[in-house]
Order: sequence, then C-alpha cells, then structure tokens
Amino acid sequence: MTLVVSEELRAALADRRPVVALETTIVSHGMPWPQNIETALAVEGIVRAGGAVPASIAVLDGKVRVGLTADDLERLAKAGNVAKLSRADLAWAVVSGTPGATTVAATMIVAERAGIRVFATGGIGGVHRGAEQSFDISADLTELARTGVTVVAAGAKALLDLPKTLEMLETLGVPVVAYGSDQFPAFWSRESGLKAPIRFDNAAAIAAFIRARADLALGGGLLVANPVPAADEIPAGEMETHIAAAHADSIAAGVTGKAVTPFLLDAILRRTGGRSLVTNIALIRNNARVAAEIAIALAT
Ligand code: PSU
Ligand code: MN
Repeated sequence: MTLVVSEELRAALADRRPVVALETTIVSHGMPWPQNIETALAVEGIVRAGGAVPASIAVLDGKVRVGLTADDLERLAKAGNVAKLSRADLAWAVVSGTPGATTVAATMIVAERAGIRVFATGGIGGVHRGAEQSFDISADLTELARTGVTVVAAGAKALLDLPKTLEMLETLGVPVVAYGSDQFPAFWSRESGLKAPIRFDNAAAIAAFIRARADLALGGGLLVANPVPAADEIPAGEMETHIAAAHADSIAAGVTGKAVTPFLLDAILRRTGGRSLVTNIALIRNNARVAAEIAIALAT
C-alpha cells in the first residue's frame, strides 16, 4: 500500500475518535532549525492535551505516511533534500523515493483519504501579490474547493494579496469562517481590515455548519480563520513595512514558483529580527488547540 496509517491512528479512526491532521511543509520549509522540530512536537502535544490524536503527514521512503514518529519529524526538520509537495507532485515523491513534506493542499488530500476531517496549520497559501503578472496562486485554494477537510489557520499569510485571496475563495465556493471575530485575520496580525464572510464563536457552531454542508452534499472543504492571540500579534501596520521589503527582495532575487513562500517567510524573519517566527509559533499552537475542539465537536 502506498498510504500507510500508523497503528495508533488506525485504531482512533476505527473508533471514530477525534483526530487532527498536521502538515510538514512548515517543518521542512517554513521554519528554521531547531524551532521547526520544537514546534512540530509541541503542536502534536497540544492536540493530545486537547483530547484528539495528532496525524502529521509526509512522504518518506516511497510511502505516504499518516502519523509520524519524533524521529520522522526530526528527519523532515533536518534534511536539506525534502521536496515541497502539492497535488501535482505527491505521487512523484512516492515513485521517485524522494522524501517530501506536504503543503496544505497535499495534507488535505491525504487526510481525506485517511478519513480525517480536521487539519491545523499556520496559514494557507493564496493569491500572491503581483499575481496579475506572475499568475502565482497557491494550489491550496483549489484544493479547498474540492477536498472535504476543515482547515484551521490564522487566515492566509499576510505576505499574500489578501483581498484577491478572499475573492478567489468566494469564486471557488469555499466558506471562510472567522473564529470569534468579524474580520479575516492577517496571520501575524489579528486584523486585515477585511470583513470575513461568516463568523462563528465556538467549535459546536462550526461542527453544526460542517454537518449542514455534508447534508447538502456541497463538497469541498472550508477555512476556519483563527486570529493569533492578542498578546502574540504584530500589528498589521508594522508588518506591512517588512512584507513590502521582503517582496521587493524576492523580485530582485528573481525567485519564482515553490521557492517564493519559503523565501518570503525567511526574509520577513530576518527583517523582524526573529519576531515573526515567535508569532508564527504562537498562532500555530492556537490553531492546533481550536482544531482539536472542532474535531471533538464533530466526533460527538
Ligand atoms: N504557513 C506557514 N508556513 C509555511 C506554509 C504556510 O506559516 O511554510 C506553507 C504551507 O504548507 C502552505 C504553503 O500550503 O506554505 C503554500 O505554498 P505556496 O504558496 O507555494 O502554494
Ligand atoms: Mn505558488
């Protein structure tokens, strides 16, 4: 079998216990060592403390693996040759034997195949700034339109074009739910100045919404946009300076394709003197907590 689910997760899924999927691109390409491995392990711990079973996902040794050991995660955090996988190249990593970290899109696909309905990450990919020239639009958006998994994220990374990202999600029929807020959050900042299409204030309401969508056979997933805790946010005005500078760096360096998002995250980390990483870690932890609550509400 190409898809290998850990023994713990097979038992949990058979018993219909709550499970939360976790991506690994953030481990291999989104954060530096050692914060990447520390965060990956901490997030698994938060899901467990919240009463759900964590399911980190990656391609290792020609297998799509659901449920990783600490050693697997360390390998993904340390190795330099890990591919960044989306729908287009998931099967390529399997047949070539290349180790691969899964993006939001690839993690959603694997989670759905394994029967996992809730997934926590930092921020989804979206429409890049300058997309009218570059056509750079993350495959995460089309995946949300077709794959039935609820993704809990702090919105889309603010280095993107957030108004265009929301327009695209609307076009694709993807519900965008702000959690406990009227606004679509801006990743490092609680507010983007953009109104979220839907607001819910607790996990039970989100579970009821997911069930109503299933009853109507609407298909596809949804985005739960969970603002970073106030104590950890970097105000949007301050972030904008760093984002604009990082964006200019990426154009000057001629970065394109899959390399764009990791390049920008790293440039922003350097320009904020590491503060963006501290906020990134805080928001992922917060998303893991909320995802566990939703998984529990769906399981009961
Ligand atoms: N959010 C983060 N760090 C990341 C990513 C998201 O805080 O590394 C990753 C996710 O895996 C997401 C991917 O799916 O970036 C989007 O990449 P692209 O823009 O190339 O589609
Ligand atoms: Mn892209």
